[in-house]
Amino acid sequence: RARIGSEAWLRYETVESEALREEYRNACAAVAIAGETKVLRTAATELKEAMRAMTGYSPELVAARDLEASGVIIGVLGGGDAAIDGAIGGEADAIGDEGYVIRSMRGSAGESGRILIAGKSDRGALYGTFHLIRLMQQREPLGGLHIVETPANGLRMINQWDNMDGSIERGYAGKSIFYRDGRFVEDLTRVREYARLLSSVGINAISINNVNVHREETKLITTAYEETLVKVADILRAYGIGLFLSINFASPIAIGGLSTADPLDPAVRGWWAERASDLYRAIPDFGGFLVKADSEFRPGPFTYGRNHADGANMLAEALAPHGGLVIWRCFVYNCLQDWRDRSTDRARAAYDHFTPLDGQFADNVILQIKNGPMDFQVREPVSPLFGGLRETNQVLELQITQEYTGQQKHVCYLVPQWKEVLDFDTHAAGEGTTVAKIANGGAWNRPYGGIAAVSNIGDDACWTGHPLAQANLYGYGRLIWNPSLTAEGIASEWIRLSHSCDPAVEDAVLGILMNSWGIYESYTAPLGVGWMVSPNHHYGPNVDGYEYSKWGTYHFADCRGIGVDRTIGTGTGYAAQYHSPWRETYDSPESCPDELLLFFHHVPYTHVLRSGKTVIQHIYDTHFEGAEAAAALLDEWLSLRGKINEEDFELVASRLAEQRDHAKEWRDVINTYFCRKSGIADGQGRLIY
Ligand code: GCW
Repeated sequence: RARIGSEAWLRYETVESEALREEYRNACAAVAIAGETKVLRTAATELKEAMRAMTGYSPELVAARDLEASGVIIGVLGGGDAAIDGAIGGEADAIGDEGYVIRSMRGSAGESGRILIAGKSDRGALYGTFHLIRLMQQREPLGGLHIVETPANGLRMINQWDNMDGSIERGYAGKSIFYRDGRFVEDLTRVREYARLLSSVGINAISINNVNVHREETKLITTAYEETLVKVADILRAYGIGLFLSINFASPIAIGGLSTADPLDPAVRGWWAERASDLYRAIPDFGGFLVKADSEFRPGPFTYGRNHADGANMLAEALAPHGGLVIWRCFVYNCLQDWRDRSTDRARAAYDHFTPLDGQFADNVILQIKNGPMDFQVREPVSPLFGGLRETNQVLELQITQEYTGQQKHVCYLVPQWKEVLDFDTHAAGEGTTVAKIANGGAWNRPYGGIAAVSNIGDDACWTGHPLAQANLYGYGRLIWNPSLTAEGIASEWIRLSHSCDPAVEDAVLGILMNSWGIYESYTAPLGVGWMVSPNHHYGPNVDGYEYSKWGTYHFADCRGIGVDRTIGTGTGYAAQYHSPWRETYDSPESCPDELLLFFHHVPYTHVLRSGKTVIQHIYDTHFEGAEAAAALLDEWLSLRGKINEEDFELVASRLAEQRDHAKEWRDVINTYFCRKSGIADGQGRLIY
């Protein structure tokens, strides 16, 4: 293929060792499916393809009952296949709906062995098949396998912020693979390739248009787009992925000829019910709607004096007869704030808006909550809305696209950040009430839960602009399947699949990935300060870019100090939105973790951190060290010449060179700014301008 890296982690290099090739050929001599569904077919075809590419041998596809010699049987538990139910039936209770079991069954004397891949559903079987392929990509032996896997999260979703003109909001990897010039692309090949990538890491849902729903996109829910949507849904369905659309809350006015979008108006309700019926007639397993309402100038129920439960429940009522879901975003805040007003705190907004509505949402409504209270900054505390709601379905929203984390010019492996979020113990129902448990519904036994994230891909040859940014998409899928995986483990796996099983490559790339978030944080965002970026495009450095704006995003640096007072006593009271002990921990500058100090407190530059350094010296040190560390990333990468495919090597090298230069810019702008503001010199006398 001409496109570099388009296979990403589904890269099937020929197995080097003849003996291992032989083992794989024997184990997968034929591929049989037990049962007949599209998804099972996909699984078989994927395995066949992988085998052909890795071993040069293309196994025959047969029906399970016709499998005579050795081979792989892919099927569904309880689907009536004797081999599967006989060997694995007893484990049915151990796995959830989309889980799977893989077992190598040794043949009795003279008989060949079998590998059974049994899902609880056909999706599970597909995930199991990709698991087996992963093992072969990593040159693992296939004897004695007994793998039992179940996804921790029900909804494992991707949000595209793609517009129909082909642009992608906050996209850093080219144009949309779905749309061009106001319509769907003719050739959906890339969509299919994307579906493969997503399903190989267990993603089971996708919304394919931006949550900011513009004019043409508003019509996606009408019959005008039915034909193409059906095609897209078919492609996705074959990979076990459900289709969702972002909707415009004002659709009844924009395209329905009504004079209102009031959620309590019967005509409005009727209109939405009709749209839902149309959609489900065409796509019976349509997932539902994703909604950004009353947020950043998008229309919503507030216009009619209604609340968000009224708005969400109206859509829920339209979708419920068809089994559809409403995913309603909680990114609701005042984006027309007066910067002079020190009492309004954007960080409080989601909690203040949504906790009073807990228990009022319909069963098929899920609230989608960003990981932090602000907006995907390099460092934020965890949103206190996790732990603030008990009787409401919730999903966690993460951002894979690197809007505030280097825009895929800088390397920033985000899995460690996400893991911190998932592991955060809210203490909402006592110790152990982690975000992971709240998001998947386990903490309060909710019927729905999961995780969604904004994608980082475009039509760029390597999907993600920066080849190393592929690790974030891969890592997202793997982590939300199983949040107890480690960030290192996921990164290693990704390196082996995408680049090389050479330990030298793994070591070096792992080092780069694992240090990257910390490095990016150190030269950009000290101590929990965010937003030192230029308005609109959000690339920095621009220390005062948002300081006198209406967006509610300030650092309040003056000649004496810096930070936002969000304490209970003298500040905005945001700290009180947390359960104990976090409320107390965050509320006091003595106990507040250094990395969040300026998020919660306004302190003098001479304030001494828990680390023993002053705030100003911390700023200087981290910026000098961060820029140096960024430069070192390039050197590390250059040591891999010849060990990584040439195109990826060159592309990453050029991005890392850009990062090195840009990190210097960050260092000098931030250090100079705070040196001038504070009038305090660097303790080490380094060059500040
Ligand atoms: O941070 C903001 C982004 C917007 C985005 C919004 C959101 C889709 O800058 O581009 O709009 O978040 O999450 O709705």
